[in-house]
Amino acid sequence: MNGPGSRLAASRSGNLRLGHTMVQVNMAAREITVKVVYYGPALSGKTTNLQQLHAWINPDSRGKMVTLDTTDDRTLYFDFLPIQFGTAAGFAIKIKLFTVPGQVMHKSTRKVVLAGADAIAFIADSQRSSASANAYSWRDMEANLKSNGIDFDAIPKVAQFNKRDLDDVKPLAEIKEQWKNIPAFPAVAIRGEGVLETFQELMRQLYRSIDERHEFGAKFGLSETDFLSGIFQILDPDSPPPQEVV
Ligand SMILES: Nc1nc2c(ncn2[C@@H]2O[C@H](COP(=O)(O)OP(=O)(O)O)[C@@H](O)[C@H]2O)c(=O)[nH]1
Ligand SMILES: [Mg+2]
Repeated sequence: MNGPGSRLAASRSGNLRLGHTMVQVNMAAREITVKVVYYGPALSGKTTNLQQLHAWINPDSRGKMVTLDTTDDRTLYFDFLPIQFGTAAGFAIKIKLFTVPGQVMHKSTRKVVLAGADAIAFIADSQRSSASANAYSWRDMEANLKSNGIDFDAIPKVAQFNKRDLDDVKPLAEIKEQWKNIPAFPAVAIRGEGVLETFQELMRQLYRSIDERHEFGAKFGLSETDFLSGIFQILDPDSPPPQEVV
């Protein structure tokens, strides 16, 4: 499978590393492991997104959500939520979800968390007063991706404009204009609105990106439908209907 010019390289553990990304494929165990990072400014709702996903996913398809924080500053560290599902083609897909600490001073932690990321959900705060914090965080993400050797343009990304329930939020038309090249979803993460839509679109983009670069479908017999329906199956059927993309 490791043809001429391929960036696939076998590691000692028998896993395959695909270029700079960490997508790990263990053929013997038929396991694919990906790392997804929720990035964004402090208090935009990254932890809330993971908490909602945690609540939606069947308990036997997820591990414990680990939130490393302190009582007085819940955004100091990062969160971790591992989820897992099987596909019709017989693969186990393991997704490791992380959040970064948003505060400006935790740049080095953000860089470490971003290392080896395969996909990013950028969680912005929709309030006008947060525009500069969103912009700072986006540039910071770009710099941290570059310093980790990750191609900013190529990595699958979606944006979520959270806190739509608050006053003085940016109108969706304005967001649409500013974020033309990136799928953007409105959200009220505390009520769970927009959380699944953001995640599912990111998973779609992730599949397409791996497939484009590494013929994922052909090599592993894993179609996009397989991949996405695997994710749907681990969700609680009472989850709300999808919202429209902005
Ligand atoms: N009004 C409102 N508050 C939210 C929303 N999402 C999260 N929050 C609140 O914003 C604060 C920060 O959220 P958190 O998820 O900890 O942000 P993080 O720093 O990005 O991890 C918490 O008090 C959340 O309850 C939302 O959609 N609307
Ligand atoms: Mg947090």
